[in-house]
Amino acid sequence: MEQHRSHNPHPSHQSRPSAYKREREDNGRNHCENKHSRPSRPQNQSGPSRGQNPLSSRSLSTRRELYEKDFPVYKQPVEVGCFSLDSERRFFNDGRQMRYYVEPDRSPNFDLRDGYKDRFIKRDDSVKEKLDHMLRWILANRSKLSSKGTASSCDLDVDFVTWRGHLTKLLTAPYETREGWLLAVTRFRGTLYISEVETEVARRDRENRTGRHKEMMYWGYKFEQYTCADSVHGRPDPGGVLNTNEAFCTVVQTRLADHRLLFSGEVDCRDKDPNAPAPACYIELKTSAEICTPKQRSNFHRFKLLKWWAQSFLPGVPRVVAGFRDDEGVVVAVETFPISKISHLIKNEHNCWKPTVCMNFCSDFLSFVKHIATEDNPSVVYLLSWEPRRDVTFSVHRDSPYCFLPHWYVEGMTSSQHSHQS
Ligand code: 0WD
Ligand code: CA
Repeated sequence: MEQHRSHNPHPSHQSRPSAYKREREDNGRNHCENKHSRPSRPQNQSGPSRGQNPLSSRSLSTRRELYEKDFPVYKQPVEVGCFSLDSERRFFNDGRQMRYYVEPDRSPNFDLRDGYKDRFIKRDDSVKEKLDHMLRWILANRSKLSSKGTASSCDLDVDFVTWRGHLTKLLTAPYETREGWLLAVTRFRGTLYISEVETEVARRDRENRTGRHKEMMYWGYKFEQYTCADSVHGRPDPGGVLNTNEAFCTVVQTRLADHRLLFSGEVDCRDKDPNAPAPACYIELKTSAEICTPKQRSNFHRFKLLKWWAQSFLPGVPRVVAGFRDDEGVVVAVETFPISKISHLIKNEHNCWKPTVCMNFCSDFLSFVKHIATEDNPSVVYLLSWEPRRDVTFSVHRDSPYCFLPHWYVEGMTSSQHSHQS
């Protein structure tokens, strides 16, 4: 089944400018070693003529108008596996960290501050795990993915491997005005791996968080503890220790336009109904400031619902349960947002975000990556860089600190062990 097929909000658009920007006299070589690509000339307003070679693209625009096209094909995501990270961040190739949703009262008065001082073990977010957990899952489940005898341009039968969170950043880029990103890309055995690199600004923000900010980051996890049980018939244990090293991640496969995707995302909990198949049984939990004024409601629709929609739409998680809290961290209301209804909710908002723009930008970004990241080599990184109000540009790095595919993965994928087993 395919979602949002041919949903076209602007059917009159016959031809539109391409998002690709081209350089005069570029003969198709777009590699530059360890330096940023030159900025492109201003874009031709009327758009390039048909038939121009997109291989000469050096940068990619994030301007919204360019992506108001038909909704691209996005196949219903299929869960192909899952994994867990325990209280010490150890990887397990199973669902042991899965939790079960226990519906709270509509206004439960949960105290999200409880336990922050004395029952909180925080994951060390200065440790950069890159794609490692996903790669571990891929090695352990290679037989589920590889083409067995069928002709394929790559070993894994997927074009892209990444975290869901990185794709969320791509979906929201045309509307993002504050935070840029850096995405490292490596082509290895035909598959493109995408792993985020922390920007200098993000690192400074992380190192300079205020006490209040740190406490508020805890509130989201505390809401999970009030609403999740460890077993189907269990009850939440808000008196227990909260450890943010623990995680349950789903691994899904899908296709966006002609891009075959394999990505993983952390899932908060699932419905108790034993019949509901993943990912339709999953629930995303959020907290948000309570909405008291029309301005706050408008901001919630324009900014927060965009992030919530993008994050859950990608893996096919059908609903978000939101806890609205006051300034003291007390949950005053709980509301469920079905992902399929979010685009209707925002319809009355003037100049609001559009799902089709998000998906088309992501699709064009992935096409752009396929065009530029041509060398199949685990020690080559194409670094894609974006700042709000700018185009996406890239630079190429060989044997640099940006390399992110670990030796154990490269060796594991190169060894013939797998083909002997299957
Ligand atoms: O840069 C990243 N996002 C990285 C994520 C780099 C390296 C690893 N990870 C992995 C971790 O293994 C984690 O388990 O992130 C996983 C979650 O990945 P995701 O689902 O792709 O990330 P995202 O959709 O951004 O976040 C989902 C949840 C968050 O929940 P909220 O409700 O706040 O969106 O995962 C948590 C957070 O609870 N989370 C993270 N956990 C570990 N490391 C991270 C992170 N860097 N970012 C968000
Ligand atoms: Ca969450």
